[in-house]
Amino acid sequence: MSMFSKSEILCPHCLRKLSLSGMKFFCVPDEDSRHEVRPSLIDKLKGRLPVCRRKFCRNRGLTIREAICRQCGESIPPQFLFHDKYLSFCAVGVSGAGKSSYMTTLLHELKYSGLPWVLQSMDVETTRRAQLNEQHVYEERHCLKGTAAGISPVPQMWTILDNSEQGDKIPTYALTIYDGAGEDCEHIDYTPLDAKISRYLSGAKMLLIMFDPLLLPSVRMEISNDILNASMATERQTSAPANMVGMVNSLANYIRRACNIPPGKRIDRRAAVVITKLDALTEMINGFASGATILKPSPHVQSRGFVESDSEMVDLEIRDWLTRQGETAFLSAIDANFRDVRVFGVSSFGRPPDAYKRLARVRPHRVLDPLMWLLAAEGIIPTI
Ligand SMILES: Nc1nc2c(ncn2[C@@H]2O[C@H](COP(=O)(O)OP(=O)(O)OP(=O)(O)O)[C@@H](O)[C@H]2O)c(=O)[nH]1
Ligand SMILES: [Mg+2]
Ligand SMILES: [Zn+2]
Ligand SMILES: [Zn+2]
Repeated sequence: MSMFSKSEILCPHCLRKLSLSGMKFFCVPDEDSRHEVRPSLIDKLKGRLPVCRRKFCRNRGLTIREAICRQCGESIPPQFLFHDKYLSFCAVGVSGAGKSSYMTTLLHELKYSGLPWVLQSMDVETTRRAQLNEQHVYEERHCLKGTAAGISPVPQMWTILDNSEQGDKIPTYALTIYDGAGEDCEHIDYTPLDAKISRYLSGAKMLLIMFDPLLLPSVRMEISNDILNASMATERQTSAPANMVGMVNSLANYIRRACNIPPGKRIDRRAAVVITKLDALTEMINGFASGATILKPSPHVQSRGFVESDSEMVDLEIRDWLTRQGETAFLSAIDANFRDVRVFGVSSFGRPPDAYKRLARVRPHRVLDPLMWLLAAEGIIPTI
């Protein structure tokens, strides 16, 4: 018997609620005789996928898994219907903040970190995009190009098979990642690209607010031009330090509007504030102390759980560092808008690119930490 997932399902494309009646199922014995199959009343009651009953169809008697969302018309991968938990996160941050580089190393680490998980992509587009980014960073050893703006981000859809539990049933988690163009985030308040981005933001379980420390005037004064140029994306980024406070506020307003949350109330959404490009800060005199927790390797993966004390320490160290840089307004804006905030620090590459944007051997630092925080909150890994 095929059981539809028990957790609440949202369409990964339009993030509207999905039920059996909200999908159209197709039996495709071959392209010419593609036909719709409707779930019976019993299927609906039992949360079962429909079975083809058409006479002479080659698939007669088979469970039909090919589906599209009735509301947006996009196809829903079959694996998507059978997950035990749904994890989704959305990366936001100005252009060049390091979002796509981060996602690339995050996925790589997830695959090869030694965690008892198997990562599988759900659709061709996700595979294609991941392969392209992976090839760029890990084989050609080159920085990524900026994500194209002005088109709505396509969700990357993954399945995680959890091999850590004994027994017949392997828990599966659906993981969708939205990594849009920073340029679209920067103008989020004025030119709503389309209703889709706003739904991505309001529908995600966790927001990753990516903060590029190299935009801070105090940092730019202290680190060398070589490192600065190698670690910034575009001319535009180098010439225009973006206003993160403004972005946090407009992001918050956007979510409030989409979710109907009044201004005086904190947004009930997990927000991971991720400081990127940590490697570029090591030469700062006014940086992190040499024994700082943030500079140590992450303990979460090895402990197979989320080490709360480590994460709290890192949160504290970065807040303290930001305060010393005079960035209290950014911290206040985050704390005033989101109820559940945690600050993280990562380096996707482990060291700055060279003057030609070439990378040395990629050695990510603490990139899995924000995801481990979400996994712990969802009860998938223990908090220790
Ligand atoms: N030093 C250092 N530089 C980094 C790191 N990650 C990214 N960068 C630099 O930041 C630039 C932009 O990174 P992306 O990942 O493309 O940024 P993005 O946020 O996806 O940008 P958009 O797609 O334009 O929104 C890269 O070309 C690198 O120069 C890092 O871990 N360390
Ligand atoms: Mg990008
Ligand atoms: Zn949809
Ligand atoms: Zn059929």
